[in-house]
Amino acid sequence: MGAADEPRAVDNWIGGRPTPPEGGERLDDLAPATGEVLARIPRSGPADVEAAVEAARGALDGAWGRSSVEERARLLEAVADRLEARADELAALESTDTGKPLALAREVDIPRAVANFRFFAGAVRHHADAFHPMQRAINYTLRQPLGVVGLITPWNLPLYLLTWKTAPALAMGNAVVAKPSELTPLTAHALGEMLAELAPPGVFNLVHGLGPEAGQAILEHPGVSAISFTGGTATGARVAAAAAPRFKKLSLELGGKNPTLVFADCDVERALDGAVRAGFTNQGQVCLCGSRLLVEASIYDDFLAAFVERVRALRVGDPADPATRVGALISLAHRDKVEGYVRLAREEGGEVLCGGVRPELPAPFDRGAFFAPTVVAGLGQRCRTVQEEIFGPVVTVQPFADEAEGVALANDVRYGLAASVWTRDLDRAHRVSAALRTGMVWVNTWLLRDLRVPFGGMKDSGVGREGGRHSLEFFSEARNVCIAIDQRPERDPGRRV
Ligand code: TXE
Repeated sequence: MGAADEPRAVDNWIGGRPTPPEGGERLDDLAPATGEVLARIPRSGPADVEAAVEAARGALDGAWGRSSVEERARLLEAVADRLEARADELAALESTDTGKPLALAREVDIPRAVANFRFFAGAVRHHADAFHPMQRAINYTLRQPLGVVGLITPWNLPLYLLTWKTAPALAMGNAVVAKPSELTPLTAHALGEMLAELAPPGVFNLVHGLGPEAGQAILEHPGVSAISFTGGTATGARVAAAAAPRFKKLSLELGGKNPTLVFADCDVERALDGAVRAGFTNQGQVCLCGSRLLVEASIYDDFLAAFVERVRALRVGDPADPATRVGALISLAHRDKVEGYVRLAREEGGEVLCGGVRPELPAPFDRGAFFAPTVVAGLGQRCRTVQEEIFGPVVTVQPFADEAEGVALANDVRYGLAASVWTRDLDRAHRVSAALRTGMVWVNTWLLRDLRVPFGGMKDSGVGREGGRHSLEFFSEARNVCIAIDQRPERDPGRRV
C-alpha cells in the first residue's frame, strides 16, 4: 500500500462472510517502520465472538462435522496452494505490517505458512489411532474433534503461528475462532479470505480486536472448548486463569530467555554465525531467540570481540531493502520498552559494547520503531536484564568457568523454552542437553525445525507441546472404546482381566 492510499477497512470473517464489528468501532493498524496507517480493523467484543462461535457451531452441526480425513486433508492442501500462489503479496503484507525484513518474510514466514498446511495434510492422513487387544476384549481409541477451538496469536510471526494452529485444528475436524494480534491483522485477514472460499461457512472465523476485549471474550465463551495461545508469559497467566473455571483444554507457548552456550572446543566460526542469528533474527522478537550468550572463560575475550564486530555489521533500516538484516520493532511502545531495558542494564552495571541507540535513518524510517542491535556485557546473573524477556535486539554476554557453571547459569532463569549448545565434544553435547531445563535443545545449530518434533517449553515458558502428533492430539479428544469378546456373564470373576 502506498502512502497516498486510504487505509482500507478490514472486517472480521464470520460464517464465511466479511462482517463489520457489531459495535462499529475500529482500531488503526500501523506500519512499524514508518508509522503509516495501513488499515482500520474491527474493535470486536463479546457480541462478535458470540456470532463467530455460533457460526462455528453451525459448521460442526453441518457437513463439516461429518467430513472425512481425506476431505479435510484436501482442504488443507488447497489452502497451501492458495497461500503459495499469493506468496509474494503475503510476504510484502507481513513485512509492512510487522516491520520485519521482506527477505525474512519471503524466506521464512510465508513458506512456513504453506508448509504448515501441507505438513498437517500429510500428518492427519498418517495419524494412526491406538489399538490395545486384551484376551477378552479389544480396545480402540477414537480421536474426535474438540468442537469450537479458540486460537490466539501474537505479532512476531503472524501468519506462521496462526497457520501452525489452524492447520492441525482443521485437520482434526474442529471449527475455529481465531484472534490475531491487533498489531498485525493483515495476513490473518488474507487467510480468512482464502478459507471463506475454500471451506464450508463457519469452519474458520476470524475476530479482530484487543486482547482484553475480543481475546478475553473467546477465553470466557462457554462454547469454546480449547484454547491454543502463543504470547507473553503475563498474558499466558491471564489466559490460564480465564480458562480454568470451565476446564478448557490449554496449550500455552509463552516467552523465553534462551541461552546460547559456547564451549571453548566449538567450531568458533559456526558458533559466531549461530549466536548472531539466534540473537537478532526478526529483531530479537522470536520466543526462541538466544538472548543470553554464555561463553567459556578461556575463549571469552576473543569470542566477544568477534561477536560484537559481526553485530555492528548488521544492516538496520528499510525492511524492503534486500541488504537489511534488522528491520523495525513491532511498535514505538515496544521500542521504548526495549530501550528502557538497555537503560536498566547500564544502571545494573552493564557495559553496552555496541548499539543501545535508535539508529539515524532517512525519512520515512525516521518515524519508525528501529533500535540498533545491542550487546551488553558485565552483568551479574541476578540482574533484571539477564533474567527478564526483553524481546528485542539485545543480547547479554556472560563468561562461565566450566561446564557445571555454564549449565547452572543457563538454567537459572524462570523461563525454559530453548537452548543452543556449541561444542565438538559428543559426550558433552549429550550431558549438557540432558541437564538443561528447556523444552528444546539445539546442538551446533539454532532454530532448525522439523515439524514432526515436539515444540514447547518448561517452567514459565508454557504448558503443552505442539508439532506433529502432539498438535493432532491437542486438537482432539481421545475416547476409548472397549468391546468384550468373551461372552461369559459379567458376574463370573474369571472374566476380569
Ligand atoms: O503480547 P500478548 P504483547 C512476549 C514479549 C513481549 C511481551 C508482551 O516479551 O514483549 O510478550 O507482548 C492477546 N485475553 N511475547 O503484550 O499480550 C493479544 O491481543 C486474551 C512473546 O504484545 O501476549 C495477542 O493476540 N487474549 C511471544 C496475543 O494475546 C489476550 C510473542 C499475544 O499478546 C489478552 C509475543 C487477554 N487478556 C510476545 N491480552 C512469543 N511466545 O513468541 C492480550 N491478548
